[in-house]
Amino acid sequence: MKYRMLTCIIIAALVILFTNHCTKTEDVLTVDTIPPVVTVTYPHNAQTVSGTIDITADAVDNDTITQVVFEFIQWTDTYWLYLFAEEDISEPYEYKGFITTNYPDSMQIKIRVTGYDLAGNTADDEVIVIIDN
Ligand SMILES: [Ca+2]
Repeated sequence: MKYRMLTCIIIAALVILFTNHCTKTEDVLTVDTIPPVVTVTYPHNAQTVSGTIDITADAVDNDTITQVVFEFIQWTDTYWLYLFAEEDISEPYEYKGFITTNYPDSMQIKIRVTGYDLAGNTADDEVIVIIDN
């Protein structure tokens, strides 16, 4: 009888705990729908670049930036050719050591930077640079 009472008390306590946990819907239903704000800070759009450069970007969010992806896309005179991408997960957001001498003079390279927040919202900024070594 004693154990039965104790079991009932434990079950009642668990039910109360579970109910309280499940009714805290305001935590569960708060979804971040605000995308980050991303800005390529270097190089600038239409800038002529040479040698080896570091690409830098700002990414801010109302919550948390989880990653910033740097994509490099080359103009081939007829279409954009995807080259490669690299991610950075902490500030300062940058891609170090882009070697412009790997590309011919006058070639246009698009650099797209995309920021992701904790909820999966994204935003991007891009610049097109011209190779001149
Ligand atoms: Ca956000």
